[in-house]
Amino acid sequence: MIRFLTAGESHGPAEVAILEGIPAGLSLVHHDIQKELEKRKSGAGRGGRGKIESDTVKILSGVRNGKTLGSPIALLVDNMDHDNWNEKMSIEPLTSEGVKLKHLTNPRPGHADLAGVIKYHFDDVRSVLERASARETVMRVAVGAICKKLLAEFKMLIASHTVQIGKVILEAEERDFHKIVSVDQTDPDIRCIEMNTSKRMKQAIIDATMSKDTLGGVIEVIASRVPAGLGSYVHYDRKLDGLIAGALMSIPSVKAVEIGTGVANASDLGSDVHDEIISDGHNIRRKTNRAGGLEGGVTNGENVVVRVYHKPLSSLGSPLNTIDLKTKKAAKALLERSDICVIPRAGVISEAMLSFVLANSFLEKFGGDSMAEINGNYLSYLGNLRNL
Ligand code: EPS
Repeated sequence: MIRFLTAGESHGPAEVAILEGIPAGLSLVHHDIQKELEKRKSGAGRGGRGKIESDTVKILSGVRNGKTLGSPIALLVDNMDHDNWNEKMSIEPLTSEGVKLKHLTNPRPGHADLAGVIKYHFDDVRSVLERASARETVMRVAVGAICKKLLAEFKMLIASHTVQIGKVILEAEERDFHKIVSVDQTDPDIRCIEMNTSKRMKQAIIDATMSKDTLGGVIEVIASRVPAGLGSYVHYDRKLDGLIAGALMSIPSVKAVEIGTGVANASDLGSDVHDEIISDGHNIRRKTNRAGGLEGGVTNGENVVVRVYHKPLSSLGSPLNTIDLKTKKAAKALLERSDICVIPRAGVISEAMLSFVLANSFLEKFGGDSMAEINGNYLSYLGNLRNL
């Protein structure tokens, strides 16, 4: 229903995206996108690049007088750092005398470096790492912001928070959704809802920085007021849990995705896991939400709850052992500027990807060319639900 492509190298002139399939008539202003980009930009554990970039988005098409037109929405974010990388990122071949680019030939364990040079037959790891860089997520967040705006028109809210950095884990079992929604105001640096845990998380990042190392962690992303009936159980490629897991797994450094309490459920008895069905006479609800709002690949009306597990970044200040691809001899991995920990910013990227998948399945079910048409379809569905 909707689709997007991004393009751009980390130190190239710009990052761009085209988002297609957003209906006409959605209210959209620059700030709707920019405010999400601001959240992605900041947070503890950020490397030097954060100070260089403004991450200011330009909307190039698809919007007029504050409303979408139904035509493709093109977005652009300039890479301010490009000015410092003109030569290394030159599009024209460098032929002038004396200019010889130093090739990077010592791939980092854990990064796309080695797999990339093998696959594309490169002799310079930079040709891989420029596109494999998490800089690309700037466009995912921009695209996701538009999807989030669409979902918000139908009362759906997407929020995220940090539940683990390294070995420091948020223990609170009961999640107060209001605290999660306001975490960007209460704790913008770490995005944890519990202040003591947040302090310990921050210290863990400081410790990793001092020892020239990196840290992974876990974020939780929640979508509330999602109607029952998105996705389908009829085919593997229409199951919404699979689509959500795929989209979140595609975020750089993500190595596992968990829906609801999926990991713990594997070792518990069925009678302890499944969410019993209750009714107050009007609404069908669940006593618990261990399924994370998804049963059979379909939303069941409870919050969609997903945890996203990130490995520590693979650009280490104190590099690991590798080989030099030219000599095949042992070497230290290349040193590339990077972040220490992406977790405080990673939630915003997961929110964007979850918003995209939910907006897509929402439009698949209720879709039309205009917001008015979709609204009519949605209201009629909700009316029928009340008659269940
Ligand atoms: C990032 C920009 C990158 C990295 C980081 C994310 O810029 P640079 O490589 O110039 O420092 O800071 O990328 C990675 C973590 C990665 O693994 O590639 C950004 O804008 O988010």
